Amino acid sequence: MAPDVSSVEVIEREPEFEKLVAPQAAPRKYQIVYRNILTFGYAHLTALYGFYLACTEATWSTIIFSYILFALAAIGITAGAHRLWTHRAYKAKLPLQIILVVLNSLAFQNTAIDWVRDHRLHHRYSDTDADPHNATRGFFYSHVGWLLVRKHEEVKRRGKFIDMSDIYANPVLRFQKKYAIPFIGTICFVLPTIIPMYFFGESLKTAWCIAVLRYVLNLHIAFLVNSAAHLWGNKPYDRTIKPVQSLPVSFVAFGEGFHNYHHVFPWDYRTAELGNNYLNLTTIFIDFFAKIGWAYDLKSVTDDMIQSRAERTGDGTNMWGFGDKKN
Ligand code: ST9
Ligand code: ZN
Ligand code: ZN
Repeated sequence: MAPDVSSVEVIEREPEFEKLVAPQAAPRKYQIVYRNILTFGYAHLTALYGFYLACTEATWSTIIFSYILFALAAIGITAGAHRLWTHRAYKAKLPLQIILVVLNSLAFQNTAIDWVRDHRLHHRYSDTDADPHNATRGFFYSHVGWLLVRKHEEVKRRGKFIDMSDIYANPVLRFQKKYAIPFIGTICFVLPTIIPMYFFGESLKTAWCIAVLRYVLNLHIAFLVNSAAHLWGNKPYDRTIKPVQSLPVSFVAFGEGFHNYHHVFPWDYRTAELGNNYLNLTTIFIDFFAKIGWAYDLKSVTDDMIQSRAERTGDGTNMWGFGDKKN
């Protein structure tokens, strides 16, 4: 049963000594969670079969419908859980928050409340033992391995000091947490299976396997931001941190692969510089809602600030990865 979040107390501020950097990847014993290995295993086998069915017998209507769901779910993570709720990079009126919580549920990456807690911790203690998906432990751990084992004690200990008061006070997010199983289950799995059956004449088997395929693809795209975008790429803004700019990840993750920028300026609603919208469908989405007044107080960073930071701590490359690298 989802915990009651109505009575969460405001936790006292993190003591100064807690701000010391956590160890990066101290030796640890992994406590494997077999239930997750089974569910992830089942989801991946079903997705593979779904891919086969998509190539052989699914209708084009189902495939186009699934791609639209894929894009909407991605927006539910990028514009909702990530830029709005975790980073408060802009504000959203109630109707937009409701749209976003529905799209976020379509992505089912835990409840948005838990997502925000993990992601705020990820930014505060990036690539240390207090980061839930510490990339210092390598590609597999940061990609998916962290979801197959119990969390590191440092994550739970330091996570208690993350300020979540805005999130626990948000009625839209409390609703999603309170009704997590029926609400997320219906939006992420039941409707995406029933709609192709009812409207496109799909069999239950094909509709289900393709719904799972869409879900698994969404997951891996998000996982790549935690793994590839912390491991392989250039660092135009801060060469001392692990997060990188990754064009391939930006391409598939709706603009979220400009990750060196994002870790340096996490409050920028564009998560990338120059006001450009290339590969950044999320920014286009937020700009559209800003035009009709449902998104407001969009935060960004001035070009001067970006340039001076790049000159001071960057690796000499530009946001696209061109230029001579400094050490
Ligand atoms: C999924 C995760 O949904 C996906 C995350 C992706 C993130 C991507 C980020 C990318 C950034 C940019 C955006 C890109 C977007 C791209 C778009 C394209 C789509 N602080 O967790 P539990 C404490 S996977 C403080 O069970 P265990 C707390 O007391 C799919 N405290 O820990 C908690 O109790 P409560 C679906 C914390 O037992 C208690 O510990 N999901 C924190 O170690 C127990 O928490 C799954 O399959 C914290 N941060 O288990 C579920 N964390 O919550 C996967 C925990 O009551 N997860 N505590 O307060 C699990 O099964 C478990 O979490 C576990 C760890 C096995 C991994
Ligand atoms: Zn990151
Ligand atoms: Zn972030």
